[in-house]
Amino acid sequence: MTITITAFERSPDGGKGLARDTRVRWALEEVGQPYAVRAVSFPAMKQPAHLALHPFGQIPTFEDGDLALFETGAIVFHIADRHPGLLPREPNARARAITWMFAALNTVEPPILDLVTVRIVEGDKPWAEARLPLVRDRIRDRLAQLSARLADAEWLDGPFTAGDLLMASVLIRLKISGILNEFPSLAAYVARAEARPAYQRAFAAQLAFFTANAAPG
Ligand code: GTB
Repeated sequence: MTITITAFERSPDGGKGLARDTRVRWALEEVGQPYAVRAVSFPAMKQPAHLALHPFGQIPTFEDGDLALFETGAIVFHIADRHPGLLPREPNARARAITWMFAALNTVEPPILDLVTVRIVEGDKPWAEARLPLVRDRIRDRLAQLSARLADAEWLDGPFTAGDLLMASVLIRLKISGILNEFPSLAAYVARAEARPAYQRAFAAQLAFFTANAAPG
């Protein structure tokens, strides 16, 4: 049975790997699981067939036989739980790695998503410019704390885990803002993550997928 995930038919980022199917592709590449990708258009995401898979009408989804999942964190956890390579076997180390998965999605990502919201979704509002410095400072606070914890370690807690995969994925979104470079150890952490062969394969695959779908005709 082939794993099938969904991705934007045409990603708004132009194939820069920022849409969340890249996280799922990366996890699958880390554990060596082949997968197929089904393209979904924006209108199709809101139609009953896709809503049956994803109640919020989004990508990515994950299907494996009669199992269908949504939510990137849950999908990455499922992949890491079922296949060796992304979660330590030792129970306490495994619990700490899972904690970092939650920290990435629940504590570090929200202020980063606020930045996307204020710049893109709310960019035309009269208060957007005034709100921006507050949002950027909230991100800086989180990055300072994360950077203090990472210190000069290679990964967050021992070997590379699904916690690092999600944390790096969340931080990658910040690269264009310039804020990541204010924290050289975190910028280096992201660069190490991006240099992993599995990330490179995932990035190349999403770019090829975007390019194929963007081709005229
Ligand atoms: N909590 C869910 C998860 O983690 O899976 C959030 C899923 C989600 O936000 N999906 C987005 C989506 O389907 C795509 S990834 N949006 C369409 C909709 O809601 O109608 C978010 C995203 C989109 C585009 C870019 N980009 O172009 O840079 C980056 C990230």
